Amino acid sequence: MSRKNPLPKKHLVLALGLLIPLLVVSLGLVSPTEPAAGAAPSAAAAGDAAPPPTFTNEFGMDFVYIPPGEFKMGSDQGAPNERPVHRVQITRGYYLQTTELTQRQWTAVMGTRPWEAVRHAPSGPDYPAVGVSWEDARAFVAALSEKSGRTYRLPTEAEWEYACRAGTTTEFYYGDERSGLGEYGWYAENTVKTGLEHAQPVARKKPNPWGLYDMHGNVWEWCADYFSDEYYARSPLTDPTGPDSGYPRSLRGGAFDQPPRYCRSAIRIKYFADNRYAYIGFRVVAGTE
Ligand SMILES: [Ca+2]
Repeated sequence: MSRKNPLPKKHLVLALGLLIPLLVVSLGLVSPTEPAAGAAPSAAAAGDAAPPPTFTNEFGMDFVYIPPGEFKMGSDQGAPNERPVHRVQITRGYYLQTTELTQRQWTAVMGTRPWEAVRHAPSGPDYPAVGVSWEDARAFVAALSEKSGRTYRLPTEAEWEYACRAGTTTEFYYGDERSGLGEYGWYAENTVKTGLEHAQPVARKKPNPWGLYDMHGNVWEWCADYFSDEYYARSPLTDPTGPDSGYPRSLRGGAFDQPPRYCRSAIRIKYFADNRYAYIGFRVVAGTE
């Protein structure tokens, strides 16, 4: 094709047709649609094969899709085991339950009421399922997987913190100020110091930017990982799953009887896998299959 050939008229019309909308956009007459900072994850941006943004399973458990991404894990403001702050890549999307697992949901799957054996535990369908050990939580996700035909599991620490932060880098997902915590979570100031001596029903406070409730406070949440104080110094960059061995397991998010410092996004503590307490529960991950 010769460069000297004039552009055929119909091509010129087509070219102008494409050019004019581009000029309109570049002049600011029309703004391309952009997601707001901290907006809920959208499956639409990931293409036609993207999983749906939310689903509810047959036991009434609500899940939100957490897209792959990268974040800074840990904090310089907390305990030594939260350091060093390090970049982590989550390469596979997953669904995370939007609330702590409730007592109604536990009983629907397991047919038991383990919280009745634990001192100071609340009892009611919308309270978190407490009095469950890490081993109990593992038994729950195994039973749920078998009954539903879908794979359920506990989140890794990295998956839990990535979802809690929801794109934020502050100490809490709403900011750094401890005084704001009462809007987002149940902690010592609005429970034990006001006479409420146990965990509260789930999802009564504001969710984080990705639609997750009670990631700060109410009950500590079991994660899948073994725990190591030194793990962050040698954690893999991609999809870390914790140390290869150990006895204590990881808990995240703080609880109703804790001060704000122990409800931060980066807080992590260890308990033995057979411990059962009124301030420990969990939430569930579902795969994207
Ligand atoms: Ca919690």
